[in-house]
Amino acid sequence: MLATRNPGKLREVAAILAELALRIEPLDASVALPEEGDGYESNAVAKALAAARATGCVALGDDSGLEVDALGGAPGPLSARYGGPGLDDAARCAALLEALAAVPDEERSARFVCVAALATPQGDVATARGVCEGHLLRAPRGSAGFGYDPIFAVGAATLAELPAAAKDALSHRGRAFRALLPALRTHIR
Ligand code: ITT
Repeated sequence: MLATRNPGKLREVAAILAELALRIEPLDASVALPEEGDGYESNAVAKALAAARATGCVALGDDSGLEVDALGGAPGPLSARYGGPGLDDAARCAALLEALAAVPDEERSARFVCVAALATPQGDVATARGVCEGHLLRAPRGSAGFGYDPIFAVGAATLAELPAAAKDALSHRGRAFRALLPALRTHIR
């Protein structure tokens, strides 16, 4: 069970955890996820706990965001809402590029951060964090992935130009969920 409404995350987490004999299912739309605050860890735990308590199953949560050095680390945990309500991924990327228009290439460093959380219906929790360092381009490139992937480059390629498995190998989400594997294994019979 993955407590997310984001299909891109669901696809990635299912692939990252493919070595486990598990089926990662999306959370039923009728189960409310908590309002998000400004901490990755508390947000991820709150999502996983809400799903675990609602379903009676071990559940996973993901809270993630993009930290832009030229913006003092913003938007961070507020990344899903950057630019205002009602924007799609492309419009959010465009809003961020516009905010960074005057920032020179050598000051466009950024990182994706992900905290992966596991929760049981009894309230036990475990978390793991993953980080992916990169820089922001001036225009989107590539069509894979989701969110800010087309404007975030690691080396020469944006995450949206990489095959899914290559993104998972170096991404914040890949690192966080692989670090969570030992805790997850203790719940698999
Ligand atoms: P859930 O809370 O339902 O899981 P969400 O999309 O609202 O979905 P977050 O609050 O964790 O999730 O927001 C993270 C945002 O950061 C996400 O919407 C993207 O805009 C961005 N983001 C996170 N991981 C990303 C990735 O791998 N590639 C591109 N953008 C990413």
